[in-house]
Amino acid sequence: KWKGEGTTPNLESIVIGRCYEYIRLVNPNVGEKNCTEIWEAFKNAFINKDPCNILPSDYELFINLSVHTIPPNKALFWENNHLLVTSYSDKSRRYMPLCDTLIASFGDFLNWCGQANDTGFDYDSCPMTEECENNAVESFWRIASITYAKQSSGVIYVMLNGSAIGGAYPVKGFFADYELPNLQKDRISRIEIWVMDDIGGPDLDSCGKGSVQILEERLKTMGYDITCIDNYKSVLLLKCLDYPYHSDCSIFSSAPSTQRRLVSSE
Ligand code: ENP
Repeated sequence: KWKGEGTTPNLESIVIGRCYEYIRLVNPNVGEKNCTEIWEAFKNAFINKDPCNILPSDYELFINLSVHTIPPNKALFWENNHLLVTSYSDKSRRYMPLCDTLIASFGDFLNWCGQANDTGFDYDSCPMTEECENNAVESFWRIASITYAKQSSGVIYVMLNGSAIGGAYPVKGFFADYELPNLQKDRISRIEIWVMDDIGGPDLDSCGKGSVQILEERLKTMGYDITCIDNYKSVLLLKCLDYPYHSDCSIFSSAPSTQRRLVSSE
């Protein structure tokens, strides 16, 4: 019926398991939470309702039950870099992007929707945003993004993809529409943007150019102190794990003199 994938099988077990893993192992600092109660609030946002009439506010109780603080200097916003961000943040050990919060443990990599006059999930198909924007998944990420942005403080990091077709900074997207407008300026010291190109990929956007320039100007107009770094070395190192001999990764190989010394001392 709908164009999108249906609800992820075993959704309830996955998210309740993720929730307890999060509060007990990943981030016990969030304190005591009732994962079953959070699941009920999550489900009640969209179950037994028209799947095209789910609003961000329908998740309010869910958000109130699952929200926790984001440590200062740990917020990491991004566009078009989901898997890279997931590896780099390392389950909130290095940074805490939205996908490493308890709220997002109910949605990351998952799909879900219900149907009107039916208390079950629709496992066959779910509406995509192009079919109706007030769908269960879209509204979930909208309120999750707003909540996350409001809580972020200190140095704010933004990881963009300089090889993304359509620009590193989509001028319409979660970051532009729901996160940027909800940052709390008085709690933010500066914003650091990283523009990461694909290894061997096209360098379509960079600091000071194209859509990144649009973002930089928007942030300046908003009064933020900003830094922009092309191919930030720490993240590049992670990308280079899969391409150790690629010329884009040669900045990490030993200097020729060192290599010669190793060979001659054998
Ligand atoms: P995409 O299109 O690159 O990747 C979407 C994938 O990332 C989906 O599998 C989605 O899970 C998951 N995801 C994790 N966090 C978010 C999220 N936060 N979000 C939407 N999807 C998310 O990402 P987008 O759509 O551009 O979103 C990036 C935004 O996430 C940025 O604003 C970043 O700062 C923010 P699922 O369950 O839908 O499959 C907000 C919206 O954190």
